[in-house]
Amino acid sequence: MAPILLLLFFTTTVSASPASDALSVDYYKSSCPQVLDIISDVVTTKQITNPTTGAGILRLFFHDCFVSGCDASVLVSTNHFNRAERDADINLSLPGDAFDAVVRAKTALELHCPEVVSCADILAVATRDFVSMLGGPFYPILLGRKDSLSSTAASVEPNLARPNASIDHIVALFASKGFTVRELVAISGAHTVGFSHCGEYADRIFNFNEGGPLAFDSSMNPTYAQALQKACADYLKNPTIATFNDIMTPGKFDNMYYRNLLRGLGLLATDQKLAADPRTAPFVGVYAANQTAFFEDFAYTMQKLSVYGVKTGRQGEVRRRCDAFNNL
Ligand code: HEM
Ligand SMILES: *[C@@H]1O[C@H](CO)[C@@H](O)[C@H](O)[C@H]1NC(C)=O
Ligand SMILES: *[C@@H]1O[C@H](CO)[C@@H](O)[C@H](O)[C@H]1NC(C)=O
Ligand SMILES: CC(=O)N[C@H]1CO[C@H](CO)[C@@H](O)[C@@H]1O
Repeated sequence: MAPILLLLFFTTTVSASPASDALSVDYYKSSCPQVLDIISDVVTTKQITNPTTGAGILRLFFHDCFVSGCDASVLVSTNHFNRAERDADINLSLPGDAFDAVVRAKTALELHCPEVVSCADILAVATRDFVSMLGGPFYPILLGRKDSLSSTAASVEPNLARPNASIDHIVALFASKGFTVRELVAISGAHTVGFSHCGEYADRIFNFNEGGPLAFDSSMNPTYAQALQKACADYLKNPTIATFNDIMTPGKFDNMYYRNLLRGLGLLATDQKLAADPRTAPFVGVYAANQTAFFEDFAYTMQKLSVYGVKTGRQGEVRRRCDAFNNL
């Protein structure tokens, strides 16, 4: 299927503060005209040499944006003075390759146009490139984000959900950031790629509801649950064991995530609940039946996410290194 261009959604600029600081697709037109090609080259090479990168960066972008806006705050390293976002518990498994992809793009950009392109913009563009490379929709990215001047681990937990959260909680979390139920279901389709560690869903496949060691969540397809029990048998000894989020087409960005949910093949408890809750289930049905509808809504919602809480003008800086503030 050809990539879908959704230029109609953000044809005008979004002004987050003074007009002169507005984001635009042409933001680097004169200061760094090659920016998109340079990021795309790095992303393509990285994904080919390490195929798990794409899903990792998609998750990294979500975590960046939901915690204090899309401002590269997730990329900052902890130092003696500050425990940064990426060292919050929930970040434990954010993959090193995803960070590495951004660092490589930044290094390439610093050679061509030093101190011009923000890390937040790199992360937004790299995410878009990965999604379309994996077979998902292509959508334009507004540019001109500034990088954050702070990053704290304590700000992470309240802004992200765990797989044991209720749909009530997740709907409220997304609503608090201006996202509708439909957008929540559409963007959750990101779980059509990538992995989850056994520990994230172990309570669904072992001793579910105290029903005995091999009792599993009855909303799961039994064959699937038993296969996961085998794969995860040693997960306490080896917490690095992980399985595909989308067991059917793990490396492809498609609507299989929703089709899986209709057959009890959702991996995380929160995934499977989307197909059961009366608020979310209708959208799961639409996307399972119609990949075009999913791609349109996913692209729209990713564009909305990519401008969430962005910093412009003097609210931020263009970092020289993505993992450190300039004044350190
Ligand atoms: C709303 C509730 C959500 C919950 C509870 C949730 C939870 C999780 C968990 C527990 C993992 C497994 C992490 C690991 O074990 O390494 C995961 C993986 C992932 N999540 Fe989510 N997630 C949510 C929403 C999203 C959204 C909105 C996106 C993107 C827009 C996203 C993108 C991903 C991706 C791509 C992976 C795979 C990462 C990889 O393979 O490295 N998630 N998610
Ligand atoms: C969900 O899991 C986390 C740890 O992963 C735990 O701290 C929290 O209490 C759990 N929440 C619920 C509602 O069970
Ligand atoms: C699928 O969704 C697209 C986009 O919303 C719509 O134009 C199309 O008519 C839908 N196809 C079917 C078969 O419902
Ligand atoms: C990718 C990454 O930076 N992960 C970090 C998440 O937090 C843990 C615990 O503090 C660190 O050890 C990881 O390096």
